[in-house]
Amino acid sequence: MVRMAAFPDIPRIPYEGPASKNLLAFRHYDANEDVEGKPMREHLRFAVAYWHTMRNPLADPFGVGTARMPWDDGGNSVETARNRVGVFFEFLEKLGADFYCFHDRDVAPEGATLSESNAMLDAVVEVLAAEQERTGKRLLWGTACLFVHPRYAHGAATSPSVEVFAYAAAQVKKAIEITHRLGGQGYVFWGGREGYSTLLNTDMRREREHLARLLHMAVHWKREIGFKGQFYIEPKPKEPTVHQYDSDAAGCLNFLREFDLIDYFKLNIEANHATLAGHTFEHELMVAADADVLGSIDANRGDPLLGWDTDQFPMSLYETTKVMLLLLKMGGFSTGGLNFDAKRR
Ligand code: XLS
Ligand code: NI
Ligand code: NI
Repeated sequence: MVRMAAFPDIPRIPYEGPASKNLLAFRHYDANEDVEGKPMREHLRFAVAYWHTMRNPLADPFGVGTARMPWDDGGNSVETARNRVGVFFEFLEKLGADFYCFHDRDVAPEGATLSESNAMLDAVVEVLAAEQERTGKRLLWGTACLFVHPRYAHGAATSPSVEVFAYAAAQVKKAIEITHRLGGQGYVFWGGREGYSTLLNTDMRREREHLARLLHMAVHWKREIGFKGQFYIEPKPKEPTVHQYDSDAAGCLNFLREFDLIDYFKLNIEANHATLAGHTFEHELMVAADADVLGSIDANRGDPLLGWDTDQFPMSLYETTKVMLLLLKMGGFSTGGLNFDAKRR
């Protein structure tokens, strides 16, 4: 099948050096330039987030989406989902990013039943695998979306409903399997709705035990199918819940140690989540690095004047320099990378 280019007028973005005036050229990122014995691309391991890049309509809390995506009919068919994959890989190729990340429900629609959803997912994973093969692009990590569907309104692993727990576990099982099939370097658990709004209706100890139980089941399944990728937890303090159980790096470390999970998980630290937790990005990275669990990074930033996860692209040279110094000191990424969990503007 020959697909029409979605961005026919955009060439591969070249490196042109600091003096270039070309807006669609890299001035500092020269992928193959050697830095301290390693090409830049291997230090940075840039990944593009499927959700923000392909699926985010760019709405805000007061208005509807403004994104224009002429290649996307906005529908929920498998065919549309498969077509998006081609556009995404064209984007990766033109941008020169080596990795990507996705949630199961970003790439494929959700059906009426779990088996229907799984079948649709398989149909899209087939195209993802073919495009990876064609382009040499790799999956940095996969994850399951356990927060959009109304069944997860009160949490997934920490939902008071056992059916919801079971559904979440089954969804995670499948998401680990497809990540494995696509040669994913890792798999992320972001708590989504694993937290609470008021203790009046919440048994916190029990909910944390349930969360640990789901993670132990995931570790078991990983071993069972021979998935060698790294598991990560992505801390975030709030939003959508008031109190999130995996609120910051220190909170996650305590949780992992308390429930004997510390040997199986590292952390995926996100800049905007660090600042929401009242920490600096570097603080969160340092806490993780000191405990030998700094695995991967969601590279974005918040707005200092807004109190929510605005997921903007990192722009501060000072902050990003400090991050890279810390990474160099740590010996660089192994399975992780810099995933732009950032909205396009
Ligand atoms: C949301 C999180 C999410 C994770 C993946 O705030 O950053 O995008 O990275 O589920
Ligand atoms: Ni993130
Ligand atoms: Ni986030």
